[in-house]
Amino acid sequence: MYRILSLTAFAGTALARDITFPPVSGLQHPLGSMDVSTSMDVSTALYSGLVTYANLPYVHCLAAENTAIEPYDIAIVGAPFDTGVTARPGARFGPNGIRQGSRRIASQFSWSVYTGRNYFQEWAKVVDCGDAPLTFLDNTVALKQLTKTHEVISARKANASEYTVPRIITLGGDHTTTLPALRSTFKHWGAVSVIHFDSHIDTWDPDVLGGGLSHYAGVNHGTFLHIAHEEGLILNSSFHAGIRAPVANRKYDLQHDKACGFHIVKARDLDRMGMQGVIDTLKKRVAGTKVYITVDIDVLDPAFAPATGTAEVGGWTTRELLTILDGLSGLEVVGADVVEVAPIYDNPGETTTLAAAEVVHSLIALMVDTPVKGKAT
Ligand SMILES: [Mn+2]
Repeated sequence: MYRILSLTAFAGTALARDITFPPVSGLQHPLGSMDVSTSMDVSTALYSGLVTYANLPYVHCLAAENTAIEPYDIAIVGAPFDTGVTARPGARFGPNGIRQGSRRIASQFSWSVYTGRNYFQEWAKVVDCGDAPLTFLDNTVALKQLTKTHEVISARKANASEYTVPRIITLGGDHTTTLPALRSTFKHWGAVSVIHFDSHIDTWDPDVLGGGLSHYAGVNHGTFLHIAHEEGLILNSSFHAGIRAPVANRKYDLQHDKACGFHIVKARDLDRMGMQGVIDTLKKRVAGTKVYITVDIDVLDPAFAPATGTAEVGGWTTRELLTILDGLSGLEVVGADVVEVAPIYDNPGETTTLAAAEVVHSLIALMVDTPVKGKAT
């Protein structure tokens, strides 16, 4: 008896129910509700239009000097370059891979549950400038093109009136692409402390990594910090974090690394120091200096970032890296990058590009958190 009653009740409910068809795909704002019978706003929607980092506006930052463009404070620029690698190539497709991994990030939906802040909606205007035009046939020319790109983008008038030099976050590209960025930050801010997240030291003497074949061969993704030191672009208060890859000889590489101005937090030091310990060590070392943060995505364990050229096991997790990066707030970060993302080796879940996109988000947060004035000229 009970069963018959309940069936009858169910049938009654079903008959009375209105059937509402889902809205036609593309007409509804994916993050909110909209009455499509009265309005049809197609002006903003995620996953539509051309892909920019975090759905930010695209600005033609490289337009001719006398062309008026929208002012900005923080510029994202891609550096599609991977002919300075010693292992797997593919990072030339990193910029668009990172953009693809960032599609779910958007200024209207970015309130941090950790800080309560939305860094896209504070004082800084953040834009995506697209990619630098780099030749893939001549590394020397390509690196000059990238230097010029940084100079043009950072020479624009900023949107904010007090902080007049726009800062740049580069989407690599192999790690060689950090060298032109450092050459450009030097012009605005002088020598910087580099906080270098990587599994490799990247200060190799070009005669060691490059084999002394030619001057050209010595400029690569494992020697750029040696060259930056040689050119006087970096201070001896620099730091590597997450190091675990072997070096080429018993003593010379690490002694040389020190001579280039670096101290090291090794990957397993995190087990002993804890994340706050690592944060405190890094902050103490670079205190009072301008800082450039470069994140080689291979600082992460290949479980978290398989899509990279020279993967090394035994690395940090994505959460650990993000906690350490966010812990650096308060530093005067004048430039930053995420490099060595080679999307071809990623998995269908886009593990690496999702991680890289969130690292960029943390770098933006650091820049917004601490505005930096250009050096007096
Ligand atoms: Mn590297």
